[in-house]
Amino acid sequence: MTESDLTRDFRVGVVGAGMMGADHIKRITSTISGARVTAIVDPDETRVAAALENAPGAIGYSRIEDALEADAVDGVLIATPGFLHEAVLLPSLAAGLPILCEKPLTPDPESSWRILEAEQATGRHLIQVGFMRRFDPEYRQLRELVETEQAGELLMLRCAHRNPAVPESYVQEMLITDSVVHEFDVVPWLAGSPIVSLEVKHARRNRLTPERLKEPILVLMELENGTLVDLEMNVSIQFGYQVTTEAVFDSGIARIGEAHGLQLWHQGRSGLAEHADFTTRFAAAYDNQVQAWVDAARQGTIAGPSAWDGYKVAVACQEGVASLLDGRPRTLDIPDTPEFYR
Ligand code: ISE
Repeated sequence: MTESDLTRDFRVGVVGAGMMGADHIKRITSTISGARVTAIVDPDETRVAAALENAPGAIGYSRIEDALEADAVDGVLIATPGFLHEAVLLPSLAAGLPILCEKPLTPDPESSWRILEAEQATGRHLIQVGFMRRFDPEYRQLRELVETEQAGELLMLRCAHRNPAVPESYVQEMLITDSVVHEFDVVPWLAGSPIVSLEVKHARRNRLTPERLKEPILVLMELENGTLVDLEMNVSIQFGYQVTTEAVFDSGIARIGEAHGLQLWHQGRSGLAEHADFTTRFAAAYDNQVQAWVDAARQGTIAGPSAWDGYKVAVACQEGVASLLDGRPRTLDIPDTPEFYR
């Protein structure tokens, strides 16, 4: 962007007007400073019409190419399902635009590698991947504790990722590709060490889980520095949405993600409200993430997980799905970091 561009709003094109896209449109219109939504891209006209209500002055398009040709945007926020990301990423990169791409970067390592090549060909870091947990205030505090070693070195992470229920479109592999995908990014970031191996185990099946699913599962990960991680992944827990982490250090433990706020004593019980879904649990994280992306994009850079981080997660998901299916441990084979991403 030029000097004069910095005095006007950054024009965002949101691609995908489903649950996450609609949430981001409202966020950009009402919470984010220095940006506004100028284009909404979705083949579903009804969804576009509904989303336009929250984006004054924006124009609806059915294809990303049309928004690009109309020169309607300075940056692209991709919130379509993961299997459609590549088709939006490639033309957006070719147009030289900054991109915030919801997770996953793409569904498999091969397509993610193609994206790395296309980004490198532009000579600029244009892609930030939407692993929003890195922007959650409590995750940030925990990372600082790991870095400062205030309670000693990190030895173990005990994680739980619980959803009350999942939509009908959610199938078995999505336990890994749609849900555990977040831990595959945030765990190495927290611990400052990459995942070297993983294993998926099935617990006794929850009788409340839909017929097509077999869960909860336990995912075990070993990091390069020896930190051990266990993760309970559970998508039929009913009571609410909860993502917690307990970190075990040499001389202490730390916990994040537990319910807090107003505590109510009433009718013989006391308690705290739990979140119903991720949009409220991670609202601050999403706000911080989108603001950081807008601010960085205006300066021609990114402020969060890169396409290379997205690629590494795609490899972890591939091995995670393999282990989910046959129960065997897997090692992760990640190539050396390309010069461009160092
Ligand atoms: C959903 O797609 C998300 O990204 C949420 O953060 C995650 O908790 C949930 O399990 C996924 O289905």
